[in-house]
Amino acid sequence: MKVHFGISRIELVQGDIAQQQVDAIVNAANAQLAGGGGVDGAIHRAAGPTVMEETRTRYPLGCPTGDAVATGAGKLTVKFLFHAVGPIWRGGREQEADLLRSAHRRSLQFAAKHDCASIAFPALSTGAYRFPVDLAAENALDETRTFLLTHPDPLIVRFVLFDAGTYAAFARVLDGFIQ
Ligand code: AR6
Repeated sequence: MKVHFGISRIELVQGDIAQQQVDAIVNAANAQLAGGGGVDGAIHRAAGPTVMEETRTRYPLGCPTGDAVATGAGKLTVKFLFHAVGPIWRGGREQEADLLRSAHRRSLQFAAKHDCASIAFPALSTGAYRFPVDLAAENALDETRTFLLTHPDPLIVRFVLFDAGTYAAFARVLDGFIQ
């Protein structure tokens, strides 16, 4: 599914984030930048050890929740990895939605700063961090739409959803934007 916002667009695909041919891939990292399972595991496995070496050297203090850091991409053919830290879901009263929006915004700002024409996001926080998928889709897509409508250069933002249920949740929200 593809929807245009001004000169830019949001795409939804079902698949593996580590296989995307884009300028930048967003990793679902933790605040320690310590690596882990899910998206983080798949990206580090595909990229090789240089990415973890770079995060350790350049960001020894990790990355706060709601923020992101940039590295090279090792063996991946993309130009950059942006390691974004989404919030752990704690029931919704600890600014989880704002923090999820901020993790997207920071990654999009990095894409702009590094002149990326395309960027791929996973469904941040919806796996190990247990953020409800419908609410995550609403916040991720609305924040991205807001960014694209004010960003002066064309940007393709692809959400790469692993399973059919997550794809359907994102598709429902994106569909709602064009009604
Ligand atoms: N490609 C795309 N999506 C995937 C992939 C993949 N290869 N693998 C899983 N997903 P998660 P989080 C989906 O847990 O919730 C890690 O250990 C998955 O089904 O990767 O932000 C980190 O180190 C889910 O829908 O990220 C952190 O400690 C979504 O991607 C913590 O997990 C996000 O799941 C971050 O948790």
